[in-house]
Amino acid sequence: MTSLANRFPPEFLWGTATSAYQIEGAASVDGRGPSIWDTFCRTEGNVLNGDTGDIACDHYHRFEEDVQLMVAMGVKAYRFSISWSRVLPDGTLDSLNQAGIDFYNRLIDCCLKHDITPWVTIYHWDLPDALEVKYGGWLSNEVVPLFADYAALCFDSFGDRVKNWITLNEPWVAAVLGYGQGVFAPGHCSNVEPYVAAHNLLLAHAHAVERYRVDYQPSQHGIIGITNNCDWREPLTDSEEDRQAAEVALEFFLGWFADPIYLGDYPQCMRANVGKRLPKFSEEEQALLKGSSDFFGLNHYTTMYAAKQHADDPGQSVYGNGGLSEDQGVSLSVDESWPKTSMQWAVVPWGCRKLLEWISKRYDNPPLYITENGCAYDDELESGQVIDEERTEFYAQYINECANALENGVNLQGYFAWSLLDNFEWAMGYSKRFGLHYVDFETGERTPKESAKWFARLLSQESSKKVVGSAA
Ligand code: PNW
Repeated sequence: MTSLANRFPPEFLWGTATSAYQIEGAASVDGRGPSIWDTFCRTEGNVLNGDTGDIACDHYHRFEEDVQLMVAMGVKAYRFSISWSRVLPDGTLDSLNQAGIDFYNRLIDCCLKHDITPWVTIYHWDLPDALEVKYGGWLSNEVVPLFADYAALCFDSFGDRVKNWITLNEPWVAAVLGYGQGVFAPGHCSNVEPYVAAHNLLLAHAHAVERYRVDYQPSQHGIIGITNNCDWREPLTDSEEDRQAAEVALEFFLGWFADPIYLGDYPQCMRANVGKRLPKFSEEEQALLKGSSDFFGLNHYTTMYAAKQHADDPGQSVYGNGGLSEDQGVSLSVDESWPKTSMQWAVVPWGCRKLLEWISKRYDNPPLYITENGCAYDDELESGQVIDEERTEFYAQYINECANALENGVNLQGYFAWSLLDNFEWAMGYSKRFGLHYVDFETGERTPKESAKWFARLLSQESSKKVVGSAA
C-alpha cells in the first residue's frame, strides 16, 4: 500500500463524489420544485420497489456529518451536484429560491472550513419538471439558454468560493438511457431522440462555458469542464474487423461527446452510420464547442469485448451495454472469467488504464480527472461493521492501473471515488450500494465500511509523503 500511495505525485487530487437527487432528500422542503426524476419515480414500474429520492440520505439536513466522514477519510475534494429545481423551482430565473441558494452556501462553507475543495456539477440529470412539461426537456433547444442562465446563477452565487465546475454529468446516460432505452427519466424509447437530446446537452454545456469564460473566469480564476462516461471496449479478437468494431464502439460512446469539444465535430463513423438522425452543428456552434473544457472529466466503471456484428446477432439494447448498438454494427460481450459487481458490471482494472491511454492519445493528452469510479456490492452491516473486501480490492486494483497510466505518460490529475455514501441508485433504487459508507435507510445512520478505512490509510500515506517531501 505504501508503494501505491507513492506512485502518485503530492499534488494529485483525491476525492469522493455524490449527486443531489441521489443523496439530498428534502424533495419538497424549503421551496424545491420537482425534477423529472421526482416525476419518473412516481410512475409504477420505473424504479425498483417504487423507491424515490424523497428522503434518500437526508444529506440536506445531515451534510455536516457527511463532511466529517470525508475529514475522517482525509479526502481533499468533494464532488457534489446542485439541484436545478432547488435553486430555480420552475427552471427559470423568475423563480429564484433563496432557501436553495442558502443550502449550497452552507454546504460549500462547511467544506472549505474543513479544507475540502468543492467540485460542483451543475447538472446531474435532474431537469426541473417544469421545463419537461413546457418544452419537452432536452428535445427542445429552448432549454439551452435556460441552462446557461442557471449556470450563471451558480457562478454568481458560489463562484467566489467554488473554483472547479463541471457543467454536465454523463450526457451519454441522459441521452441514451433517458431518451433511447427509456430506463431513466424522462423514460422515452427512440432511436432519434437520443441524438437530439445529446446535441442540445452539448450546446447547453458550450453556452454555460462561454458565460463562465466571459463573465466570471477572468475575476474568479476557476476551471470548468464536462464529465463524460465511458467503458473500455477491448477487441474480441485480433482481427482487423474486431479492432475496428472496438474503435467504433468507443467513438459512439465517448467520441460522441468528446470529439465536438476537442476536435470540433461528431466522429466520422457516427455521421456515416446515423445519417439524417444526427443533428449538425453550425460553424458558430462548432467554434463555441471546440476547446470548451479546461479538463477531461471521466466516469469509468467497466469493460466489454467488442466484435463486428454479424447478421444473425440482433445486438443488445439493455441498460449499460453502450446503447444504440444497432447504429454501431458492434456486438458486445464479456469474459465469463471476469468477476462481476452486483450491477453485473465486469471488474477489469486494465480496461481503465487502456481507456485513459486511448483518451490521452486521441485528445492530445489533456489534463484528466476520474470524476467517478467505484462499485456496488451486497454489503451487510454486522456488529457495527461492513467488511467489504471486494470493494477494497476493486479500488486497490483500479487505482493501481491509474498509477500505471500515469507512469505511461497519461496526464491524470485526480481521482474521485463513487460514492461517499450508499444512495439512490436511479432505476435500481436503494438496492445497489456504491458507498464507502453504509447507510441505514430507515434511520439514516452512516457507518464507514472497511473500504473507507482502507482509503483513509492510503491517503494518510499520501500526506506523510508530502510532509517528507517538503522537508527534503
Ligand atoms: C453513473 N451505464 O451512472 C452516475 O454518474 C451516477 O449517478 C451513478 O450512481 C453511478 O454511475 C453508478 O451507476 C451510470 O449504463 C449509469 O453505462 C449507467 C451507466 C453508466 C453510468
